[in-house]
Amino acid sequence: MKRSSFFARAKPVAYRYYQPDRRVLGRRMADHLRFAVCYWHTFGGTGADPFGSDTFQRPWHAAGGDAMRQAEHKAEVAFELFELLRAPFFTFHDRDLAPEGATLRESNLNLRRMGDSIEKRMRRTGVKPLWGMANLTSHPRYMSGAATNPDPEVFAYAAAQAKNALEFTHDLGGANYALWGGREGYETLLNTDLKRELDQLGRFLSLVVEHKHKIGFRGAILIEPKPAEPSKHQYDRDVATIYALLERNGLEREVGINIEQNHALLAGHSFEHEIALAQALGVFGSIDINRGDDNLGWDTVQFANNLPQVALAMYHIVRGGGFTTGGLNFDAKVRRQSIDPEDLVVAHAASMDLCARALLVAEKMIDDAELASHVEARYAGWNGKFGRDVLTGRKTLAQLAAHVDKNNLEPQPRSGRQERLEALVNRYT
Ligand code: XLS
Ligand code: NI
Repeated sequence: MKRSSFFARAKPVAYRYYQPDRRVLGRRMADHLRFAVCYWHTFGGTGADPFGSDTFQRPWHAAGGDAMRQAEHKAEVAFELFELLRAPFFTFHDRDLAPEGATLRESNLNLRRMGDSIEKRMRRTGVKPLWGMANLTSHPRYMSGAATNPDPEVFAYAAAQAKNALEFTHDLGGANYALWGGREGYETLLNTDLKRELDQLGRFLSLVVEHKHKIGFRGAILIEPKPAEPSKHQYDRDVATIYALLERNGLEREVGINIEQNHALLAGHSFEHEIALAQALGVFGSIDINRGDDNLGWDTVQFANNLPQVALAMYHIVRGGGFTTGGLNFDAKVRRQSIDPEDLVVAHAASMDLCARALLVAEKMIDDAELASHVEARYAGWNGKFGRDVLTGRKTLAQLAAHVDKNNLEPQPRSGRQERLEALVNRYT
C-alpha cells in the first residue's frame, strides 16, 4: 500500500486477538465486531477543548487552504487509516466529508463531488459506510434546535439536509442511516414549549422513515441517545426515553437505537443496561464504542480499553443475536496531547484488539453457560402453568388473592448470589 506522508512513520498493525476470519460462536470474528472508524473525531478532531485551541497540526486543516482540496486530502488519509487497520466500515456526517457551501444547493454539490472520490476509494479498498448522518448540530442556524426549532423554516432546512444525507448514504450503500439530537432539547424551560418540540421531533423522524421507504433504502434508521451536552436537556435521553418517543409516533418497528458507552454513563446507566434494555424492547441497532470517565460528568469519548466492561457488553450483544446492520463504531477521540499521527493508529488498533479479546471472553461465558443458567433457574417458577397463566392474563387480582389464601402461601426468600456471580465473571476475564 502506498503511504501518504501523513502516516509514513506508522508501523503496520499487528493484532494479538483480532483475527477477522477466526470462527467464534458460528460467525467470523469480523462479522461479530463490524468495526467502523468515525470520520469526525478521527479526521476532523483538532485537539481543541473549551480552554485551548488546536494542538493537532493536520495538513487538511491549514488556514486559508482550498476546502475541497483539503476534503480530498482528508479522504486520502482516511482510507489509508482504514486500510492500515483493516477496518471494514466507516461512519460520517455530511459535513465531515465535504465543506458547507454558501447555499444548501452548493453544500449538496460539494458532498456529491466528494462522494465520487469516496466511492472510488470504497471500490478499491472494499471499505463501506456503517452509517451516514446529517450534521444538524454545528451550524449556528441550528443553535435552537433542528427538528425542534421554534422556527418551521429551520425544520425545513434540516429536513432538506437530512433528505440529501439519507439519499447520499443510500447511494454509497450504507448499512444504516443515523440521527443524533445534540440540539434537539433545550437550555431553559422558560423559553420552551416542550410538548410542541416533542411533536416536531416525532414528525421529523417519521419524515425520515417515510423517505427511506420511498427511495428503497434497505438499511436501518438509527437514533442515538444522549441525556445532555451540548444542550442542557436532550429529548433522546436514553433507550427508555427514545422508546417512548418511537412508540408515541408508531415508529418502534421502524427505528433502532445506536447505543454509546459514554452516553449510557452520562444518563446514569451501565453500558450493558442500555444494550439489554434495547434488546428487550426489540430496538437494538448499533454501538458507538468508546469509554467515559467515572469521575467526570462529561463526554470524554476515550477509546474503549476496559476489558471487563466491554466483555459484558459483548456478552449481551452476542447473546441477544449479535449485530444485523449495526456494528462497533469508534466514536472516540485521542487525547489533546496525543498529537502524532501514529497515536491515531495505535488508539484504534488497541481498542479493536481489546474488543476482539472481549468477544473471546463473551464466547467463554456463553459456552460455559453458567451465568445464563443462574438467571434461568432464578425465574424457573414462571415457566410452570401457574406462572404462564398469570402472565397471559388468565388470572385476575381476586383469583391471585384466592390462590394465596387457599394454599396458605408464604413464599421463601432465595439468595440472588450476586457476589458469587461477580466472582464467576472475573474468572472469564
Ligand atoms: C456526540 C455523538 C456524536 C454522534 C454523531 O456526542 O456521540 O458523535 O455519534 O453525531
Ligand atoms: Ni456517538
